[in-house]
Amino acid sequence: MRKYLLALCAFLVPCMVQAAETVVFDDPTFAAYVDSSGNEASEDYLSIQGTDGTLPGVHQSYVMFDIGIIPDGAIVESAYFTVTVEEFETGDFYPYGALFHIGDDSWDDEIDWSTQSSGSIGTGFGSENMAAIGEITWDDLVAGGWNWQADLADSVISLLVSPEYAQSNNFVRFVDPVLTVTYNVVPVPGSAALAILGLSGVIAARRRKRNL
Ligand SMILES: [Ca+2]
Ligand SMILES: [Ca+2]
Repeated sequence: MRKYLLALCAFLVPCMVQAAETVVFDDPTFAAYVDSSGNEASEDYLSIQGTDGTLPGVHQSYVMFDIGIIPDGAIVESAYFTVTVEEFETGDFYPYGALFHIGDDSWDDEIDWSTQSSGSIGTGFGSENMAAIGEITWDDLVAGGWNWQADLADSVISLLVSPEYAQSNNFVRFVDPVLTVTYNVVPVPGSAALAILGLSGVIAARRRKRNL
């Protein structure tokens, strides 16, 4: 019997580790763009723009998601950030949007150019050409070095989309930021095995009783 239980244990434990969950975060806590001309942050849409754009100032956009639904002990396998481009201009340069992690989550929709968290710009996740109407998705944030352990601990992720070529005429208007996270829930170490071994102990005790 014990041999079968150990076989069951060997089968069950990897299954539990590999039970991947995917959560789509499509309701950001805050999403706004700031511009360098001193206007208040706008939540009407998101935007990037270089200095030669047709609207005032340089534009860059901040997005915050509450990811507290993901258990702190989870192992994050992948994370993709997607937005939907509604309008773009191209000049000497294509409008590339560079995606960055922001370490400071203390901002809110009052953020503006002077109060933005530029000092806490962290990991860069690469750039995407945003000169296309429709969905744009950046490369996997986990593969890009996202320190997801820190964001699971504080339950908040803040992201910045910034124009890669600040000198270009590269206004982009985009909406609907979405973060899609796939993670595995790891069982508490040893608890599953202990539970199964405990069960085997009960069975062994019953067998011993019956043998008396
Ligand atoms: Ca965080
Ligand atoms: Ca958490």
